[in-house]
Amino acid sequence: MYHLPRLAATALVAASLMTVGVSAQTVLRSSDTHPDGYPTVEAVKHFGELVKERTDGRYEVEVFHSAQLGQEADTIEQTQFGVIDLNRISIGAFGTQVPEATVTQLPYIFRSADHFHNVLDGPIGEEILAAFDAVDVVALAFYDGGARSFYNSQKPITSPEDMAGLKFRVMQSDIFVDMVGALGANATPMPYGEVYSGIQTGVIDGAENNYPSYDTAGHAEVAKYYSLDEHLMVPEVLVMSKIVWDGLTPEDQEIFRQAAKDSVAHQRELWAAQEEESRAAVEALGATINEVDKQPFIDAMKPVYDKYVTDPKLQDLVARIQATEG
Ligand code: GTR
Repeated sequence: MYHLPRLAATALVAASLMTVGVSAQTVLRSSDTHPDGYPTVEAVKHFGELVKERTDGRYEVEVFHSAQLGQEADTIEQTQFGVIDLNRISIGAFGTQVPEATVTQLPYIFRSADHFHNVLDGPIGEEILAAFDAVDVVALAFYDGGARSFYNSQKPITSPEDMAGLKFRVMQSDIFVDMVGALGANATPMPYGEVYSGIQTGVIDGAENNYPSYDTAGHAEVAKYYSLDEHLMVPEVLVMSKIVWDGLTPEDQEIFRQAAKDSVAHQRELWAAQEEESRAAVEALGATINEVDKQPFIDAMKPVYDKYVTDPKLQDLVARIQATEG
């Protein structure tokens, strides 16, 4: 399947418009699975405003929220083909396509929000962003996605033993299937948009996510037990189609990159507020939140590390992440 790079076509139109003195304007489409107002959606809007301002209106970004352009895995493909220009996506949705990024999907690789920020804001973060070039997207910046915990419709989880026999939806990445298996439960990979009905109809008992997703996707209505094991902190990432990126001048590429970096602080502020707001909202809805002794969960993850961290380069990356402060 081949798609004419949209920018190339737009550039032709732009060139002809300029001869008659009308300024060129390209509207780039950006995908997000979350609803309008969600911190990632608002951050990409902010990024778009910065781009518009810094290119004197030559480029604009329109955010298609609420999975209007499709479920994450499909939108990744479309971004790789240049059909979708930009995508705000969870690294988890890339599965194991990008080995350096897969490391961020390891359970308990990040110890805290500070550790997560220290790793991603420094040279390791740059190395992970650069690794996406191999899959035809240009990764511009990481956003916060908080800590993910298990929730289900049956009972509170306080230890891995409580998970036996339960079926949890995971993002479509093998590493998450093995993570749930290592805890003695069953994993069902499925798109985010199918989780609510999956729980409601009993196809799955639960899923795992952060408070804002648990809240805004309505999962708290159908799975009342949220157990704070905080097994994952998966970065959100803003990527651009490489086809579209290659159609930008080096100056404009720099503007896009900088605007993405400059939108991070705004996203983090919105994220922190949303986490609080969502926790209060799910409690008001009747969700039961329980603390968990994390150590048995951490201990159970050894086979997952043994399976996925075999390459010496990845072992080194994991060691450097673990050695980072925070
Ligand atoms: C959310 C993330 C989404 C999506 C979702 C999922 O936390 O922001 O991009 O990946 O999780 O579980 O599919």
